[in-house]
Amino acid sequence: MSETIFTKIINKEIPAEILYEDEISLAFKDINPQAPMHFLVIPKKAIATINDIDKCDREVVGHLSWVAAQILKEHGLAEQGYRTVMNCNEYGGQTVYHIHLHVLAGKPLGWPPY
Ligand code: U5P
Repeated sequence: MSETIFTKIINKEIPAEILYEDEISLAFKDINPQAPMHFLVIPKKAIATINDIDKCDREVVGHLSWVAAQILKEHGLAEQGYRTVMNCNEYGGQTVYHIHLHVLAGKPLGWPPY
């Protein structure tokens, strides 16, 4: 697949406010936050959309939620609650074609999200 801006963030070619990094994932603050705390957790492996997740990626994708919870706990935001969202394709509002878990926290969030 073609490279996205998130590959450049992974490779530190463009700056991001990184919250967590390990061998398979990276978490960084969203540049256009929609909540007091809004960050993205991405796999280092470039997977374009949820539709492109392979069976062998299941552990990596599950890991993203684990990373999200660790960061929220560290920041004291886990207990009050939060939302994780992964948008897919046009109707889902996806703009960057490298899967990313949005994590929104720090205020009560409305539902449904439109
Ligand atoms: N975004 C960043 N940094 C960038 C480019 C995009 O944080 O360099 C964020 C946007 O603000 C947006 C998200 O919230 O990536 C892409 O979300 P989605 O619309 O693809 O779900």
